[in-house]
Formats: sequence, C-alpha cells, structure tokens
Amino acid sequence: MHVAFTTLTRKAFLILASLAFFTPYVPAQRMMKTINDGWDFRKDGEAQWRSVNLPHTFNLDAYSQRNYYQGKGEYRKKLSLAEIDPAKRYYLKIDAASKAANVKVNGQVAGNHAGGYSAFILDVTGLIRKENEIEIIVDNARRDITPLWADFTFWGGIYRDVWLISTPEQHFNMANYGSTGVFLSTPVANDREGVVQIKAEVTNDASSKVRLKMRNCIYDAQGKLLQTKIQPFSLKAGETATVECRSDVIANPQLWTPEMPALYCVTTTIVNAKNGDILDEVSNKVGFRWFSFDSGKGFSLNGKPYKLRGVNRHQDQAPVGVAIDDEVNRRDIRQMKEIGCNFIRISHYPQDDALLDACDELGLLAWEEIPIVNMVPDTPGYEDNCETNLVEMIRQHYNHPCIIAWGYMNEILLIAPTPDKPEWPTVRDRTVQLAQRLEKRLKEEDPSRVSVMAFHGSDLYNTIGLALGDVAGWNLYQGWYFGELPHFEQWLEDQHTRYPHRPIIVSEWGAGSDKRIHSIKSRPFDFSIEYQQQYVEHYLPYIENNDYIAGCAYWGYVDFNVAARQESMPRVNNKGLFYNDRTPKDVAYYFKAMWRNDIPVLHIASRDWASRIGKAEEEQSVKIYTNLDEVELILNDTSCGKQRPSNYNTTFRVKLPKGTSSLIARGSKNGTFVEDVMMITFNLLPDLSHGDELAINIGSNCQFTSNVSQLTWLPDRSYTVGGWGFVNGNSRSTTSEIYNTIDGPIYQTWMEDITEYKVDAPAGTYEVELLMADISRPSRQQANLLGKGDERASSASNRFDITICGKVVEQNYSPADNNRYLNACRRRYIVYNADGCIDIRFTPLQGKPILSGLKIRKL
Ligand code: GCB
Ligand code: CA
Repeated sequence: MHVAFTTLTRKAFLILASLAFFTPYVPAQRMMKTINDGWDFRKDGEAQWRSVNLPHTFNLDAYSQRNYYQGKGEYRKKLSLAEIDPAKRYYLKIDAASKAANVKVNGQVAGNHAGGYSAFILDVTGLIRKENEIEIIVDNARRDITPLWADFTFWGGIYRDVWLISTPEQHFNMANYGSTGVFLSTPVANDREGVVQIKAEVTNDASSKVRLKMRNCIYDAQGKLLQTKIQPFSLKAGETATVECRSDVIANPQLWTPEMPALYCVTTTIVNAKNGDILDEVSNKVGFRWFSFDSGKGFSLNGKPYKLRGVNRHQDQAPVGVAIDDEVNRRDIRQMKEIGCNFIRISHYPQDDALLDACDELGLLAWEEIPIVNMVPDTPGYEDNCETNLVEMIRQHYNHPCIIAWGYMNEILLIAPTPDKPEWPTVRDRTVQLAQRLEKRLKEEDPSRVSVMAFHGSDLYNTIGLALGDVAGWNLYQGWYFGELPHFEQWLEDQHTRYPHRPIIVSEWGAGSDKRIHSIKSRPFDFSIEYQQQYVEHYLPYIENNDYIAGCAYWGYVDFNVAARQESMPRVNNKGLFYNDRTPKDVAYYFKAMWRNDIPVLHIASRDWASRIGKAEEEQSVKIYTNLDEVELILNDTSCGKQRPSNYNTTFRVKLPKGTSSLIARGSKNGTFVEDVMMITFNLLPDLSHGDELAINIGSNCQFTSNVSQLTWLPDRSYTVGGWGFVNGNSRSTTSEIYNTIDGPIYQTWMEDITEYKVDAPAGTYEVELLMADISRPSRQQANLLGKGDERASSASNRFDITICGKVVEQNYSPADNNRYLNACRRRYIVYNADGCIDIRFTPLQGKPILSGLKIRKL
C-alpha cells in the first residue's frame, strides 16, 4: 500500500512538473462546476422563501399523504462571478427538473424544458453578468409531459445537479439534447480487433472562420496511451459541424464484461490549428463488447450465452426522496453487484449520470427507458415531448458501454379502456402509432442497441401490434396480483410457443413483504416475509434454467415510495429485495446464493423474523440461503445436524429454548470455511393465567408484530375447548389504508358475519380490547392492483350489539359512525369472567358484525 502510494505521488509530481515547465500556456478551456448551494425556494402561492440546497424535491409530503403537491415550485439563486470573459461562452446545465422548467437569468428568459428525467443545457452567454439572479420555475403537474399515471411518485423539484459551464468560443456542440456533442461507438468489437468511432460536433461561436484540429487520444484500460489521431478542419463563423474519426485497429482488445469491465478511454480535444492552444476537451469511456438476443438461446455477451440477472431500480431513498447524491447512485450499483446482478433495468425513466458511470465502471448491463406508463393520453404536445425525451435519453447516455437496450413504454395498456368500450379503437390506434413513431426514431438514433417494451399479463400486446420492438419484456405477477405461481411459467411457455421467433425477458416480477408480518401458512397478498420467499424461490429457478428466457429484472431492488399506494405499508411499494434504507431483506441472500457462485454464500434467513412465539418444545423453522453443498446449524453450542440444500436453501426444524439463543450456520466451499451467526429470541405463547397479554390478529393467517410496542398479534384460528378462536364468521381482507393507526395490517384482516368469539381463561376480571375498522367503503386503489383489491362492497355501515361475558358493552354500535370508514377503532372493556370463558357475542342490526383484532389481559 505504502509503496503504491509513493509511486503515485511521484508520478503526479512529474506530471505537474512537466505541465509547469514544458506545456505552452493553456488558455481558455472548459470550466464546469456545480452551483447547487445557496438557493431559495417557495411553492406557488407561498409568500415566504426558504433556503435550500440542490438536489432538492418539494415533495417530501409524498411520505405522508396520497395527494402530494403537484404544481409549481420557484427556485432562485444569486450567483457572483469574479469576471465575465467576453471570449467565453456560458451555459447552465440542469441534470433534472421535474417535470418541466422555465429558466430566467437576470430577469430574461434563458429557456424552457419539458421532461423530468433528462438533462438540458441552456446557453446563457448573452444574459450572464458578474452579479446574477437565476430563477427556475419547476412544474410537476404538466399533463403534456409523461408520466401521467404510474406506480411511483412524480417528485417535483430540481433533484439533480445544476452546473455552470464555460467554454471558449470553439467548443463541442452544447445544443444537442443535453448531450456532450461527442458520440462514441465501436463499429468493430471482437476478441481480435476493436475500433472506436468518434463523432464530434464542434461549434464555432466566433465571428470569423477558424482553423482547428481535433485530437483523439485513445488509452487502454490500464491508462496507457495507444493512439493519437489528429485531424485538421475549419469552421465558418457560427457553424456547427460534425468531425468524425476512426481509430486504428486495436489488436486483441480487452473486452468489457460485468465481471471484467475493462474501460478504454478516449480524450477528444479541439485545438487551435494556428497556435496549438487547447480549446475544448471531453473524455469518454469505451467498452469493447457485443451482444445479441435470441428467441431460443436467450442473451449472449461477447459470443457466449449469458443470463441477464438483474433488478429494477427506482431512485428514491427516505428521507430525501429523489434528491439523492451521486454517492447514493454508486452505492446502489455496488450493492447490486454484491448480490450477483449483472444487469439493471433503469426503471421507469432515465437516471443520474453517476448511476450509468457506475454501471460502466463496476460492470452492470443496462436497459434504460423513458416513462411512458399505463396509458397514452390525448393531451396535445404529449407525443412530441415523449419523442424529445427519448432522443435526450439516447444522446445523453449513448456512450455508455453498459447500455444494451432502450425502452419507451411500460404496461401501456394497463388502464386503457378494454376492447369492449367505445373509446378503445381511438386509444389503441393512438398507442400503436406512438409506439411505431418511437420505435422508428429509436432505431434512427441508435441501431446498435435493441428496443424493448414491457408488457403486463395481457395478450392484447400481441394482437394489436405492440410487440414491435426487438425484445418483449413481460412484467409477470402470477401468484401475486392474480393466479397461482405455476401460471408464471405457463404464461411464458405459451408466449414462446406462439411467438417462437421473439426474444423474451422477464422485465418485472415481485411480491410484497412487510417485516412485521409472518406466517407459517403464507398466502399471496398477505405481505408476509415468508410468502415473498416462497414466490422468489418459485420464479427464479425457472428463469435461470430456461435458455429461451434472456434473463430478468426483479421488481424491485428496494422498497420505494408511491404516494397513492396503500396495502400494508401505505405509500410504500414493498416488493424490494432491500428495504428502502438499503438494508437487505433475507430474501436478497437467496439471489446472492443463486447468483454469486464465485464466493461462498451462507445466510441464516431469519433476520427478518428474529423473535418467535410458540409452545414449549414446538419446532421452529430456520431457513438458510446458501450455495454450499452442505450446511450445519448450531443452536447454543449444540449441533442440529447437517443438511444438503436444494434450490439454494434448506430449512432446519429446531426447538428453541425460551429466551435468546445463538444460531450459527457453518460449512465450506472449495476449502473456504464460512459461518453466519445470529441471535434469535423465543417466547412462549401468552398464558392469561400468568398475566400475559393475549393479542390476536383476527381474520388473518399471519402474526403481526407492532414495530412500536413490539407486541405480537397471533394468527387467528377456530375455537377449540381450552383454547381460543372464532366460533363462526368469514375471514376478509383489504388493501385499503386504515387511518389513525400505525398498526394498519391488524385492521386490514378481519372476520365478518361473526356472532361469537371465545377465549377460555380462568375466572377473574379482565381487560378486553376489540379492534375494528369498517371497510365497507374502500378507497380507490392503484391501477397496479390489477383487480386485486377489496373483497367486499356493501354500501351501508355495519351495526351491531356486543356482549362480553353476558354483559352488553355496546348497543347499536358502528365503527363507521361519524363517517369514520376505514378508521381504526380500538375499545377496551373491563369485564368479569365468572365461568372460565370470555365469550364475545355480536348481534347484527345492519350489515355484518366485524372484528379485526382482540387483546385480553387479566387484571
Ligand atoms: C408493474 C409496474 C411497476 C409497479 C409494479 C407493481 O407492473 O410496471 O411500475 O410498481 O408493477 O409493484 O405493481
Ligand atoms: Ca386482523
């Protein structure tokens, strides 16, 4: 380490010394700096400004309310410059302002932009002075800019960097869709030869003709200079021209792969031909790689079959929303690599340059797309804006070797009228026409990448002509939103049989999970950690083992904010492999075990369920995710034996002693010994005669542990003598948000038509607490629930009498009184149990009696 450091310092010194003594005076060159600090902000209509730094979003309200602010936000900043050089050009580059921006400099319009996910550059040369005021009005409510409906929050704000750039009068084109104006490709890339093609657009903003040279220096992956190409050219006053350069053949190039992301580098310099002054310069990374999608063999990289193993990624992280720093982007890519991803679907919109740079450097193949989601509206201007956003994405990210696919539509028929509706033909034609227009433009812009679209589980994409891209992406949720797990492979096999020439990728698949919810009898949509595990353990082997599937992108990398989503964690789509704070769920290790065969992976998959409840001597399941051949589990120094995993997991049945125990899993792979350790706590089922609190999650197969009180509400069951349970009733569930509680899932499952619930317990005085919420007016759900919503729709509120231990405690009671539908009601009663049974009875008066939770404590 020390030696390396010294060498580096010496080298740096030599370079500095040579610059100081031997290079001629370097005049005006490009200067680029962020101007993120010192902004003021206010929402439309607010009088008060407050100080903010960029990146910034004005939608932190999306964390707490469905109807987050959609409208205008004003930003302003004073910018002082030491001097204005009349021989320079000045630009503002705004990396993202959602969804639209109007920019003024010193009171004069500098320009506008439509699109919340791509960068734009404005020439402010004529407007800028030493003392400036910059004003940017951002608007996230525009209906002519995509997206309009989608399962994510349309965060408003200037949520990426803002740059001030100055260049000499001769510079790379700054007016090309936010790009650098320098485009690199590799027309020859194979293991024997590599050729780089450079297309640079150069502008002369001077008032006279100039003679220039373009110099391209090509460095190999180790930083060694391989070639220098110099080309003279000249530009008339005001002219922008494209200068092309093709490298000599690079023999035996190091190929770029996710495993070995060898990056060559091209530095493109504009030099004044007369005096040799350097005018403008940009550097780009290049990777030599080639790929193909095949309908039978799947994806290949550099001529070899290569399964795409990936995740979808939204950019938000609490508490900053989408106003994330570059480090967040890089950390995410590192974490994806850590679990063995070689692929990312950058969903559903272009993301930060830092993310794409990290994909190039750390090695992830990427699909990037523009956010045309759920339905194409008929707003004037919408289609033009979509096309502009597509071109911006392609030109801004064209040089990244990580990119293999461009996408432009996601589940575009999801909320479109069904074919039986009179509006259907219009919507269908509008959608197909836009797809055709974008497909054509995409191919004109970049024939070297494939085009792709993500479909939802509907055959209409096939029948109306939307399967027009190179690759079909299927977003499949069988066994989650609808159907059963095996319907997943049935769907794919059916598609493959009917469209044998079409390459397929599973662009989304996922199931939600909530750390508070656990079940040994997990079911779709119960949001248990265990069902998510079951779901991924079914899907992933199929994707891995079937060559015709190019690969997949799990939905999603992390739990992310959707202001309008409800479910067990309102405003969170909780299908992530990682929590929103980027800590892993246990299920992330299943992927890691499957995908990382270069290292031993061994993980006790109980971190998300580290506190258990059961009968003494009752066996508990402890699941291990691993890629070892054999694993031993040790409980408090005693071996529970060895097991051989299949499908990268094995489950031990162990008897946990009361209290906290240690679990150690151990084994070895290729001579490397590995172990994983965790602490697990076991408590006995509550015993009312010992003063314990008995809490029951009525109507549910799951236990629920409050993350505030840590109290566990046990799964419900039917009554047996000496125990407790429902005597009758039907279990129901909802995905609607329950208000005025932090323990929503208790209320989201309930028994209805219940007339009796019994708990056998020693005689005495008890505190009995009933939890209820009237769901008979469920709230409107996200389109993505695809019909999976509330199971009931009675219109009148439920009214009933309640009797406990023979005493009437409520008469003509309705949890929805005062229009409190969907509100948590929690009532405690002090009752005397004289006969060894706490008997709770309901007498229906209107609608159906309901009960969501029950808690009993002996006084
Ligand atoms: C989808 C959408 C995605 C949603 C996801 C879900 O199909 O493309 O935006 O978030 O499903 O979780 O429902
Ligand atoms: Ca319940």
